[in-house]
Amino acid sequence: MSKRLFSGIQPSGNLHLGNYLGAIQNWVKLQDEYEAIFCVVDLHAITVPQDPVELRKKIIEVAKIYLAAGIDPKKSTMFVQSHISEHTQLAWILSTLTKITELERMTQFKDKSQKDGKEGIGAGLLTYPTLMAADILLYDTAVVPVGEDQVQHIELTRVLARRFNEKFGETFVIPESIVGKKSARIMGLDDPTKKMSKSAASEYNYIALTDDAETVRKKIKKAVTDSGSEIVYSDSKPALKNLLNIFALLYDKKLEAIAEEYAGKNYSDFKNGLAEVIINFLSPFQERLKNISDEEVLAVLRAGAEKVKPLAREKMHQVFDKIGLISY
Ligand code: ATP
Ligand code: LTN
Repeated sequence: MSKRLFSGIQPSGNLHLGNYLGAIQNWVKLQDEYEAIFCVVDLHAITVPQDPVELRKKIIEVAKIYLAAGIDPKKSTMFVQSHISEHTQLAWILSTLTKITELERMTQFKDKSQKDGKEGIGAGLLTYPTLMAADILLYDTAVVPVGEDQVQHIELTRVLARRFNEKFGETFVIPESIVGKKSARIMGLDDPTKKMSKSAASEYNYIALTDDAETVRKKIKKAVTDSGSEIVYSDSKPALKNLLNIFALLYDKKLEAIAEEYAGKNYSDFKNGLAEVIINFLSPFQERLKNISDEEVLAVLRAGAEKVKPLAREKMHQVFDKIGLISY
């Protein structure tokens, strides 16, 4: 039997090219190699305030995005995190083994708590990584494909799994992260020193997967560039490097080939080319997205939940036994 893979995305904000290239594009490739489970992690989304009407729409939209991007429900399993109550049950148990200092050290928590101050954020933002660890450990996951920003959470998951195993006996598989080389960290179009982010202040930070052609052209035109005019891939030109990475990942071409194509041309030629590459990817993707009905996606999610429920139950029986609770 092939090894298990697990990953997920929060149904919050607008999914963007960073989510696609950093996560979903790799998932589509990896689903042939692993027994893959893809989750819509709605309980993670509510660690920051969400509008109920919007949240419900987003949960369905994210699942549709998985399908439109090429996740095949015949090969992979898709479900909604909140439908399997064992996630929160295990998260609670893991939180009793987690030190507050370990949670406070997480970069994502530090960033968010610095922005809003500790008085302005909920306890869920602090304990968020124990829920993520539960997602992963419930299913004997071997690999977790994510963008680089999530590696620290997976490191903590490994620490918690080892800690549990040492204290109570072998129970959890120790998972590993898989991070794409060029896709690890897609940077913001308006600031190449920060990652492209759903929660960015300006919509010029990202290309949303639902942006239309005109919006893509406008955003790429406005994207910051470096000094000079030559199209070269270099650390000294972080903005151009990011745009070239996006180009190469979507076009499935080597960076050298793209640089060669644009030798002697200027930034504006390159940006026009990049906008067209993005549009050529997005339009068929959006066409597929539009044609997936709510009923279809809900059926896939229901079947997925039914498939993973027994796995989660079985793991919780083991955990209850090990820690001295009474299984029911
Ligand atoms: P936010 O940007 O609001 O912090 P997020 O997009 O990081 O949210 P998720 O939706 O949970 O949060 O991310 C889903 C997946 O997309 C994760 O695997 C994450 O690592 C990846 N990802 C997100 N942004 C990028 C990026 N800019 N480059 C590469 N991967 C990314
Ligand atoms: N925290 C992740 C989303 C996430 C996840 C997971 C990713 C929640 N649970 C389990 C992989 C495996 C993020 O990208 N913000």
